Amino acid sequence: MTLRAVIFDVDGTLVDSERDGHRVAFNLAFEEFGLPYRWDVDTYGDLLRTTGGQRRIDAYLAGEGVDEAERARLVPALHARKTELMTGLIEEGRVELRPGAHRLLTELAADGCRLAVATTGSRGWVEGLLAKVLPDVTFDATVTGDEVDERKPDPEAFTVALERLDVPAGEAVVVEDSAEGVEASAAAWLACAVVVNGYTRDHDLKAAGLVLDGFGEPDAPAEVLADRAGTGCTGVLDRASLSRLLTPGDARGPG
Ligand code: XBP
Ligand code: MG
Repeated sequence: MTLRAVIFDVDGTLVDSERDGHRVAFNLAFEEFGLPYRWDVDTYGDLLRTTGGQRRIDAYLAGEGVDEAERARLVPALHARKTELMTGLIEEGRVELRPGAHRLLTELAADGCRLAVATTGSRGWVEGLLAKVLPDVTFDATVTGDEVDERKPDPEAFTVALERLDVPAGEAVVVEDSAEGVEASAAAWLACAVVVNGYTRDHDLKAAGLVLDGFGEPDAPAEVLADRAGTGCTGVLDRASLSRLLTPGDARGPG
């Protein structure tokens, strides 16, 4: 099967955006609203298991005993301000591309592979981010949380991306960073490679064919944490390793 499209997650995958981006923006919004909540680095790792910023704030406030009527008033306003603050952090260059992401994207585009992003994050910051950190990369489809009813681990973002790419699931792969993303890709019948980060290294990623701790560069390969699909990847995530996820061979490597 030929690899015709690759669908990338954004937060934690293409960019290191959670700890020093979204978390900071959520805390600034709480402060501006005169609220006492502050999410430290470890707490935020647990909160990330609820995908979607609005859902994350809502679940947290419910846990703090804020009643439903107050949450219905506060959550959309807090999240709208958080989105503005995140956009400011992006413009300041506080959100960086992960090493090797640009290499892989340009290699895929040069080979005629179609590219998409599928994120549960909001369009309000996603488009600005992609223009800022990947100005020379064209995505054939950009699916954000604003265009789907359900957030990951629901597969909707990926199924919408496939529709827009006009590519069947069997000819596309996903690159993700988290268990929620892997579950969503599996539910969409898509093969998945994972590039973990500090927040997701311990996630259950057994449904992923290939797991690395980064995209890797030829002079600085990533660690291969699991190669269940037998891609033979040696630490540089490239078109060849992604293609082999479509035709799994003998399992090789650790995990
Ligand atoms: C990302 C999310 C998003 C971001 C915050 O998950 O869950 O909610 O954390 O962005 P994934 P918003 O990487 O699995 O798509 O506040 O815009 O939702
Ligand atoms: Mg992610």
